[in-house]
Amino acid sequence: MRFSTVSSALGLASLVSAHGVVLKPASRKPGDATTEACGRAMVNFYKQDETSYPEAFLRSNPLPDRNKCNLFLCKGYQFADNAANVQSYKPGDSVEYEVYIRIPHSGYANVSIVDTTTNKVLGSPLVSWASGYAASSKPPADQTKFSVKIPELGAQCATAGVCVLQWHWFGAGQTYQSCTDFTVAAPAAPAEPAPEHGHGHRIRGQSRW
Ligand SMILES: [Cu+2]
Repeated sequence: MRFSTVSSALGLASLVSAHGVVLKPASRKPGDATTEACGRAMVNFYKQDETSYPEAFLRSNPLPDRNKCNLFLCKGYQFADNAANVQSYKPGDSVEYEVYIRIPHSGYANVSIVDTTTNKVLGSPLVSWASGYAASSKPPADQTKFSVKIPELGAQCATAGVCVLQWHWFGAGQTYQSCTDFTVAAPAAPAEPAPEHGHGHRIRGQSRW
């Protein structure tokens, strides 16, 4: 089965051991940088089945160097392999999700903005299911087709590679994650206040002129 076919219905049908994965928006894929950071065995593992999960990998493989590869952040997939696939959003933008659940594992799920440099969620999850997510092979439609709204982020996500939208599903002891790299441009600096004629004292302390 070819990794690149995962987004086609035909490709999905061939993924016999698949569990769940985000089809939209485009999410991180592993490449040379991920191989370098996480090892070839890890990349081959996910190329066999993109919808698999780190706990399965760790049953028969050692934990990669945590400083280079965190299997529990974007599966360990590295930004450097995905630098050409960074979405550009604005606050208020709606991002459409399509999630494929192959095998149900009732659990919780959310889509959050994660700062990958700290592995911290910024703000509140954009959408979350506290329990009962993907509890059946035909989950409620709003668990697999939904949209999230990009919040005000200031300058936090202005640099590509820092922020991702991460779909995170944890069920039956299995962690499923898909990450979408994005930027939101920093707001323009506030304009200089217009000078007020006849109130020279307002500029005291700013200029001696
Ligand atoms: Cu599964």
